[in-house]
Amino acid sequence: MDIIERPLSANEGIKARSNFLRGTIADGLNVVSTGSLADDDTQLTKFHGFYQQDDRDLRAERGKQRMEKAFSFMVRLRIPAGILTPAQWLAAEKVAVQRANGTMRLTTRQTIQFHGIIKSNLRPAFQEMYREMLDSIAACGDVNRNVVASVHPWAGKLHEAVSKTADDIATHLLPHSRAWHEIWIGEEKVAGGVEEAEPIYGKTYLPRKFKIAVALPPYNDVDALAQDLAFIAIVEKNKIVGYNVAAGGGMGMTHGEPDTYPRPGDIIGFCTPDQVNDVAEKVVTVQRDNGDRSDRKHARLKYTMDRMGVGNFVAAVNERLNVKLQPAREFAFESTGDRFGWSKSAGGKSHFVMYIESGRVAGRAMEGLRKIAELGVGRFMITANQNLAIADIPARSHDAVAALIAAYGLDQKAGGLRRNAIACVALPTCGLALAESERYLPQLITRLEAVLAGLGLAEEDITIRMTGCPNGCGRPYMSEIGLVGRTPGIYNLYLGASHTSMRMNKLFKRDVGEEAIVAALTPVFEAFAKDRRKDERFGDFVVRTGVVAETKTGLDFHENLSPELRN
Ligand code: SRM
Ligand code: SF4
Repeated sequence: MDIIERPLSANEGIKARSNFLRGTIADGLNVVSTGSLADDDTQLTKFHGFYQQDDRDLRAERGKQRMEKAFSFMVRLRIPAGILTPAQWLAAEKVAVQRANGTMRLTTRQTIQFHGIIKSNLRPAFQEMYREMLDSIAACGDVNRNVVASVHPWAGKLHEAVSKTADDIATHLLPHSRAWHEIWIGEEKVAGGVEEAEPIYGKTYLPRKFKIAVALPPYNDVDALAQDLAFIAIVEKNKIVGYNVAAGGGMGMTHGEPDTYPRPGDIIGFCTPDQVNDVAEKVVTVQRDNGDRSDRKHARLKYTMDRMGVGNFVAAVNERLNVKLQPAREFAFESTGDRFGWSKSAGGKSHFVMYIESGRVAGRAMEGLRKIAELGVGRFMITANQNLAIADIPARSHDAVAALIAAYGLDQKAGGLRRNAIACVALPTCGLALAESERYLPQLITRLEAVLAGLGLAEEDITIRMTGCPNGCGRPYMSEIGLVGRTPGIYNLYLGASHTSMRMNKLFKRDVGEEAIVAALTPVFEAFAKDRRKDERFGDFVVRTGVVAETKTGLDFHENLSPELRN
């Protein structure tokens, strides 16, 4: 049956009936007999930037005691390009301490997540942050999410330009509904009802989430090809002359369902800087009108593009554009990692990029960052690798910031594997987690570091990413080593993505626990130490030597597996 004839998914009805994302959320806040919200509203709150969750560590015990689950909410901010003023950092930190679980979680999309906010704390938390111009509108939901951008403050004007591009796209694609302001900030309702136009999205918004990145080569710290849409800056004579456009990337899949797959975006053309918003809008509207609204598992742009054919998709975008896309230009990425430590830009401002394990800011590090923010200088920049930069520090404040960084141990060094690691949140908060990730990856890395150190590879930059389920929140399929949760303690092991994140990896071992992971990787590391070519990266080595076959497109992600993995 054609997707047009199939019944719409339940979420489409919820959106259509929601009165532009209001539902009965406001009423639910007043119900004190439960810590939860109505089922349909929990779908709508995503558009407001938060998810209902429960502490999975406590589920069994509370079940035994016949108690309601330990409901609380995860709030995700909207922070285009990951940039915050010191005052905004302080406002967010205060919410983390006073209204959430005392930690801040820097995410793979350059935002902050708070966990453990109970229902009665939601409104105060939003209001406190809004005073510093922070909001969570469209941080989740079937809309354009937080727009990410490369964090290269040392690149001065070029970095400013990509950050501004990200901010402009975010503003252009922001929903028009005033629901968020009404419910959380108390903005007065428009007299005579709320028939608001959503000129880009329409009443039922997009078929599924949508993600955009702006990358500044040579660093691919935003994983451009993992995004629904990416703009890759083309620089000539120290000026951005335009952007290559990539479309159709996405990570999520479901174990055992090969018609779901991660997919790298296709480079579909080039546009000038003044065309960016138009390109973003028209790609979004082609997806709005052609995406699968009957099956949320096949609703992302990547499936729309494979169903339409890439050529037809590009033609449909060009038909809507004011000026058609030009042929893509040459560009090259060197790595996906962050450039840690101090750097300076023209004009004397300094910048420090610090490593934050799995993006979790807590304890002494949190205190040190508060002291830095209290100096009121520079800007805080969250990277898409879950790390943090204190940027644009004026020369007069450099020593004060440097002293705090040293005093609070914010300059901790990590080896080549650890500094290139990403772990998604997973347990205990994520309702979809099948296995640990954030709480476990550091321990596994310690085991692997010992092997690498014995081979003289302790400082080798190798990307490793773990997720607690196949949804791919840590972009594990773009990693030289990828680990994806199956059941507690058991993962699928993927190898062979490129260090630049231009190629995906391939399944190497199925259902392996810690001992089997270390045992499987040790001989591959040994061969790499012995037989690698000059400057060859680990991901390229395993493909060249046939440890795994090369993955060329999303459609061949599940193909060409080694014989014992075929079933
Ligand atoms: Fe994600 C769902 C956490 C980036 C693909 N993601 C979730 C939820 C909300 C679970 C849920 O639906 O109940 C997770 C909340 C866990 C928790 O307790 O905090 C969650 N995703 C995260 C974060 C926090 C991971 C992290 O450790 O940093 C990232 C927050 C991003 C942000 O700030 O906006 C995060 N998620 C991603 C990415 C990476 C990216 O965007 O660059 C992906 C893969 C790229 C993509 O979208 O294809 C990603 N998340 C998913 C999916 C699979 C979507 C799909 O197309 O299949 C889900 C599940 C879903 O949507 O049904 C999901
Ligand atoms: Fe949760 Fe899975 Fe995303 Fe990890 S990858 S945060 S387990 S949805």
